[in-house]
Amino acid sequence: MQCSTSRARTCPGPFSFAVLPFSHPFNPPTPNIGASRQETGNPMKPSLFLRIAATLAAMALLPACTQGAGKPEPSVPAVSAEAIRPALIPVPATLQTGSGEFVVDAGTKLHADSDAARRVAERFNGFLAAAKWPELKPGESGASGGIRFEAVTTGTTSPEAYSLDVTPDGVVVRATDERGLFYGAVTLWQLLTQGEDGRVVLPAMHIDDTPRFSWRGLMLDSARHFQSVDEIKRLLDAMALHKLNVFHWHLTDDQGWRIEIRKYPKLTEVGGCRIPAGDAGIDPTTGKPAPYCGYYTQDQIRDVVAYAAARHITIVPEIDVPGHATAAIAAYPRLGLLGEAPAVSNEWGVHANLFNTEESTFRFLGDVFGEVAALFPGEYVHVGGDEAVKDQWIASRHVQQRMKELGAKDEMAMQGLLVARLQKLLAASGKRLIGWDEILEGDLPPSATVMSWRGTEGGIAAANRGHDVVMTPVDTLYLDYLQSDSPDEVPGRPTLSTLKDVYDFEPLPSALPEDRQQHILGLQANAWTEHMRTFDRVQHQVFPRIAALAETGWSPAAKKNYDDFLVRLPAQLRRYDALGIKYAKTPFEEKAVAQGNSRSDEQMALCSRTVPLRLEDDGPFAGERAIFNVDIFNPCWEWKQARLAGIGAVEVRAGRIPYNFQLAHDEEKRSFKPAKSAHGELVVRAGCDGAELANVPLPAQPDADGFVTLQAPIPARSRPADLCVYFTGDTRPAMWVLDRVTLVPKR
Ligand code: TNX
Repeated sequence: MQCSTSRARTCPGPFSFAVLPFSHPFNPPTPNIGASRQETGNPMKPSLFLRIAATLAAMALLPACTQGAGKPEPSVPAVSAEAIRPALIPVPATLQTGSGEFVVDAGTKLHADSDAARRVAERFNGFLAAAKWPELKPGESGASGGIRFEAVTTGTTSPEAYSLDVTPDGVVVRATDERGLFYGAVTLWQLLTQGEDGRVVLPAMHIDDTPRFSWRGLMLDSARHFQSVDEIKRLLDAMALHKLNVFHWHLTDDQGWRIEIRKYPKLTEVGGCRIPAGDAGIDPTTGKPAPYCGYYTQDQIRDVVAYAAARHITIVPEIDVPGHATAAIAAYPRLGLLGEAPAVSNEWGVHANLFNTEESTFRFLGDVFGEVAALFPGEYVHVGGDEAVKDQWIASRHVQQRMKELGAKDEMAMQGLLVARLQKLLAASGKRLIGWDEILEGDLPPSATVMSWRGTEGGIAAANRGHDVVMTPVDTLYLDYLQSDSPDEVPGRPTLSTLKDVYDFEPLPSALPEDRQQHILGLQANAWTEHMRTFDRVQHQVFPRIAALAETGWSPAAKKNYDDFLVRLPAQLRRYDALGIKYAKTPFEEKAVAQGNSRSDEQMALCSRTVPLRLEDDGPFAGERAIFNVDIFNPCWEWKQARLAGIGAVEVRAGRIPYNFQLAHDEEKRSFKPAKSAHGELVVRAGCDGAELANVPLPAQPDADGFVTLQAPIPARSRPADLCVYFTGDTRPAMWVLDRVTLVPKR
């Protein structure tokens, strides 16, 4: 680490632990932030806490340093102690500090030497305003100094590359292409937003920067839950400020069709609405169904596309075929195999419904993709292809006949024929096809690109076969996975993908031969929104993990260093604060140690993790809803080593939530314990395979508040035991879930 400071001293590296006063806007730093993957909710090691405290404190107290390795500068006063220490995310390819400094404030003038530079300057001002900075006025032509955006011919190969120079005379951003100028402006915006009250002292520096990958993506699922155009635009702004350049927009699924297709209006009229499961689907004031609806008109889509383009983000629309098709089939039942209209689904998981293989359905899909291709100017259109269980095709004599006619040897080959048809059609409109890694199982046209989600293996296989690949493995880059085990977490999948897990993901597999590596276009994080009912929750799941993804997508592999990233993170969080981004604070919470004679579900372990989920209650209709950790295939919780001496009863508060899942062939793994009475029982054991301590029948319904509290007397025990609490019975379409267990002393 190189240092440029008036005091002759080197900057301590991120490993120099001094636990200094901590001054972050939201209190103590984070155990979980540096946690590696862990599934059971074990307490974090205290050293991680100290590490973050040290890095954050060091960041606040140190003078300007570069972010590369090198020697300390000579002890000549160079920049004042006031100068910021650049905290850029993603870290630039190279950054060297020089001597001297330049102050930017409301009086600093902006110069742009071309139309492209003027557009970038305007956008730059917009980003400053969003972070509550004063707008910078244009400078007189010919005047020197200030901030300058200059389009130049440089030797760089990437149109996204730029250089940025700060000298005592001013700031100059140079690039060949408007995209490069734009990313230079983003870097400068990050530097300015490290200042306060519209003033910043920049140390002299030279940055030469270029991205590592051309695909730096974020996927948003607008089908499961819908976001407004304004929310999408806020997300696009935030993406641009992380130098992300691909927005993959998941627009159709079993639970909703969200894009207007002129030729087929029912897709949105019918397919755009569902009745949510349980009480959430009934308006309590009228007792009538309360549909959940939303779609984007083609005008809105064009507006969003233009907004993204102005931020150098390409939108990749996804229309999912042949599975995840229930909403479309609900709108036009002739597209399916059931002969009747299903409801737009209010269940999550893998559904059986597929598009049929009739010529008329292929024509329908051709029309739909035709309209989609015309709306989105980007190179790619995504055809889905994931999780299309073939039961309905196997069971249909019609489909089997069609397969024979078309020469498809099996159902995967049939899906392959559909994909090949779509590929031809898209190619005719100048587009390339991309799909989830299942499309590899059919005979895939060479020009198709594969999104590797079931791990990286699909991506490796695809690259070896000459396909381009985007890496987006479920176990690290799925943002519906939770980032901490805090009891304050949002609903989601409680298998953790921490900030560090995301940071550590390497898109270039070592198993891939060098001559295939150019097929890895980059990486993408996916925000599936089954459990993100609000945009606040989307933001919680996206930020700050997207900062970790952005660094992997942009920065040279050799520059990546998680400890150094943590040093730069607080500045990024302050930018989020300035922009009003509601990022997750849960990873920064100090972990509370469970104490006393009571445990919430979050403070207990799940007995199994077959389908672990963190799920929200279906009521109240408006307002906050309770959230529970549960393995939906086995509603059972464990309190390790509960102290039972002197305890006469166990009090259990239980909630009741909808069981709204379809899990295709995985359903067989369900292990509901058989019920003995009409509505099942609450069972308490000393260890899940140990002695039964209590067995209490459950009521048909919870109380009016949605909960029930049961007292279960237990026999006297002198020793601690692993208290195992579970509910019996197949209570679908609802299920009991644990809210709290309290040990009641013997009277
Ligand atoms: C799998 S990823 C899916 C989505 C779900 C997601 C939930 C993929 C291509 N399919 O339909 O939303 O898991 O994590």
